[in-house]
Amino acid sequence: MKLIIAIVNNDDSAVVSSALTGENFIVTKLSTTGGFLMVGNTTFLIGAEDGDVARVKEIIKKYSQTRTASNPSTASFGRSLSKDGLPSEVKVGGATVFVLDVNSMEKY
Ligand code: 2BA
Repeated sequence: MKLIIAIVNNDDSAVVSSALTGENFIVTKLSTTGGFLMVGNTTFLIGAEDGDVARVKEIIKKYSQTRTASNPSTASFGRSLSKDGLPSEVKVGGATVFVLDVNSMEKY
């Protein structure tokens, strides 16, 4: 079994969620914030059988769009304490996906 952690743009999260649950995958959605732009995004936790991982990734990829974000927030100043050196535009997404091995999963 794998745990898929997928960070998705908030604007895509509803459709990603519907597509996954529509194929009977069980998902947990967390409200998260990107550390660079300091803008809300959605992190999905999906426990899936090894053989389902490719399908889950396919669905996430299909519904996660790439966007351009301009003017990184002043919260990004933590990197250098000034806007100097920060890109004026960054490409965000589609999705960032991690796949982790699961030692065990139990439900009580
Ligand atoms: P943020 O951290 O807000 O990053 C938004 C976008 O800004 C990133 O898009 C990337 O294009 C750019 N960016 C991030 N850190 C940067 C830096 N130090 N210098 C210059 N540009 C930077 P994505 O790579 O598509 O990431 C979208 C969101 O996914 C991120 O939001 C973060 O919440 C998450 N993420 C991406 N890679 C991650 C990783 N390796 N570990 C944990 N979270 C990650």
